[in-house]
Amino acid sequence: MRKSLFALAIGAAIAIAAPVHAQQKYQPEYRLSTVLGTAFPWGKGGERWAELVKEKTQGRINIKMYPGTSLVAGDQTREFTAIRQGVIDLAVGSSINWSPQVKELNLFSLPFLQPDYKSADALMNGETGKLIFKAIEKNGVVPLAWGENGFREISNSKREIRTPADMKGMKFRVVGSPLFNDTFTALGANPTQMSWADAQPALASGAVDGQENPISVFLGAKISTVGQKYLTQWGYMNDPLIFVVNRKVWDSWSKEDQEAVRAAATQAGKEEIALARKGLTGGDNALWKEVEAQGVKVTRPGAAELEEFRKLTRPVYEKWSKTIGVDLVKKAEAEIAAR
Ligand code: X2X
Repeated sequence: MRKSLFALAIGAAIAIAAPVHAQQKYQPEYRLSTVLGTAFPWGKGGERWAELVKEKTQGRINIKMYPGTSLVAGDQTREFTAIRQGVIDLAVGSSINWSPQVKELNLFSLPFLQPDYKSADALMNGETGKLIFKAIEKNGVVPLAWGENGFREISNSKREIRTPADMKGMKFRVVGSPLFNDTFTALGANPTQMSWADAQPALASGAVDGQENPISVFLGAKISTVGQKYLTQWGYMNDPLIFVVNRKVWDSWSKEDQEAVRAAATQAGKEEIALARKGLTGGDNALWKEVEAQGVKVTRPGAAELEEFRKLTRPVYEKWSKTIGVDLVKKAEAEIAAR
């Protein structure tokens, strides 16, 4: 009797302990996807996250980074689906690339919504950011922290762009969210969607005349060497990055490790944002100087000229506000106004 009670007790103890034990069966390696590698703030942010996770979990969670969105053969607009499905375990991804699956993420691409870095901060750190994280969670992925790709400026090989008229008929590579097709069409240009991997050869061969990307990307990818000699600082949108984890992977980690991964993402995100803004903010314009030193003509449209861009893209803003959710757009506008 005593013996069987003892056996029962042991059995119960095992039954209770078992799920906990199973929960902590970790993979030897977790795959982290990014578009850009360590020559860019984006890739450095991913690398830093992996490093901090290893440190904070005493090596229990071991992350390997796969830049170039190589886990989805470079097709960055399929990255979010791959995270959801578990082909990718973790990612530091752009709002643009995930917006085909999470419609709320189109918010950041609304032309001229974010006039400055303070606006970007207001969105990421405010109620808007929380609502965006909820939308990502609703889509089955766990969001942890914000990073930044940056304000996307427009370059081309043909001529200086000061007003929309200068863009007329020009062929631009745009990222794979249909909002960009609408924006560039509204400005009288000819947009073509293609992945980042295809963009560089297309610029080099002259298949397209121009592209838009943050200055850190323009420099890191040496875009001036493929004939992009004109750059316009129009700041039409700021592209945030988001640190995320696949839901099942997240649930397989202990509470303690989940918190370690979250803290690592928060820290890596902060550091990445500082890096993405280095040489562009706070009276430091080193990156702009570097661009000019490469023989690139930098154009800064005045207020009236910027207003022309804004006016022509306003119908795109209105149309996409409905897709994003009018309430969310209103919330974002209010948080920017109160910054
Ligand atoms: O493809 C781009 O332009 C890039 C690298 O900026 C993104 O992934 C959004």
